[in-house]
Amino acid sequence: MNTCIFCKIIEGKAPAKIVYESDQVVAFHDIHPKAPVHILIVPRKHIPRIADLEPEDHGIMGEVIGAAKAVAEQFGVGDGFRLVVNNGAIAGQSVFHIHFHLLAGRCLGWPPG
Ligand code: DGP
Repeated sequence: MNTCIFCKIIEGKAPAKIVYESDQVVAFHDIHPKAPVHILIVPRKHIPRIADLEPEDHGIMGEVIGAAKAVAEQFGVGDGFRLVVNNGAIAGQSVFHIHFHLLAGRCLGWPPG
């Protein structure tokens, strides 16, 4: 049985504030926002980590980046946003279904913590 929370959101079996959907990508508000705009952009395909990508998945990841651009424009932050991917627990990953955090709407320090 698939217990992945992001798969459940993608399948409409768990609630989320969805802001974008395409054949291969879904985007929704993060439940614990770290910025005024904090959207998660996820491939529909369950791939746990960037480290698990196969060459056949590279096109999907291009779709994810394209969706990030569309979401940024949708929220009026196309000129200033950050995309973050945590890969592995040591890097802060807590949901093991690849997702890009799109953060915007405040000054974003560098380097990130
Ligand atoms: P990460 O730590 O990089 O794996 O980010 C996981 C993010 O997912 C974290 O910012 C909180 C968010 N999150 C976890 N569970 C849910 C959920 O059920 N719904 C939504 N919308 N976001 C979730």
